[in-house]
Amino acid sequence: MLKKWMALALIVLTITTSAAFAGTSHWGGFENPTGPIADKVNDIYNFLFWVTAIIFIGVQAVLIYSIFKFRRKKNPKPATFTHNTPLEIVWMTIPAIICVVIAWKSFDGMRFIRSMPETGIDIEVIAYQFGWDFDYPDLEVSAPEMDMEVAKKNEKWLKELTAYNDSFTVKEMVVPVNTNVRLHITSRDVIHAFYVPELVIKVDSMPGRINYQWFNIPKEGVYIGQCAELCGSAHGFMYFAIRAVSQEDYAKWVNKQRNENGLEPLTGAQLAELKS
Ligand SMILES: [Cu+2]
Repeated sequence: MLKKWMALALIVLTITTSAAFAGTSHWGGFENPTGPIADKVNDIYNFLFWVTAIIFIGVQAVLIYSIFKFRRKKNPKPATFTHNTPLEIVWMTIPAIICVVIAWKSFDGMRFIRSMPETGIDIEVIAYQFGWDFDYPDLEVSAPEMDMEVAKKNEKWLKELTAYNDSFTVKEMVVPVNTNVRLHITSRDVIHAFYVPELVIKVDSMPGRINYQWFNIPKEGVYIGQCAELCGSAHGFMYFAIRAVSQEDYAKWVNKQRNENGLEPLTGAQLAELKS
């Protein structure tokens, strides 16, 4: 009797927790995935989830069926044969096909993620102990440090972080929305990693080597990034921000930086040309 109640309780628990998770915006997967790369990775993740879920359910169903159907009590004299050639061919072929489909889906995603777009803006990312430089070589500007006192008031995430340690600086890469951004990533000292969780990109920044990555942000906002390779004592405070703004605000920001560097402002047409 107790066993029956326990089984019933387990079933109810399973159904209610599944329902609870299904009601949230993401159950598993990535938090707030943004942009084409995040969509692609999410797509592969969900595909793999269902492939494994169906395999799991299928295997468990056969297992439970066999346990009941062929239990010793009902089968005092079990069969003693071994091997079944057609069956063995089937259970080799089906998993092989599943592996090929998973590989095809993964390599297709990898090709998309690793192919730098033909047009876009170029930014050089240079990591160092402990911070980041974001240089825009075509525009002859660099991302400035955030004014931490102002930023702490406006940026909730920064306020939370600086509650633990406020002796670090954050640089803000400003990019226009709906534009391909091509990153050329390197390091000045040790190995770091450029990681932006919401954009689902993570690339090592290695001294003496340039790695590449692209992204495209569809909606305005701030996307927080951090170093994802243990690189020294202040690794945990090696944050940066990517701010996606409208095309007009981007042009304003570029010209403000150029002005501070004593350079002529660029027109909208000149900026558009630099994207190709
Ligand atoms: Cu680092």
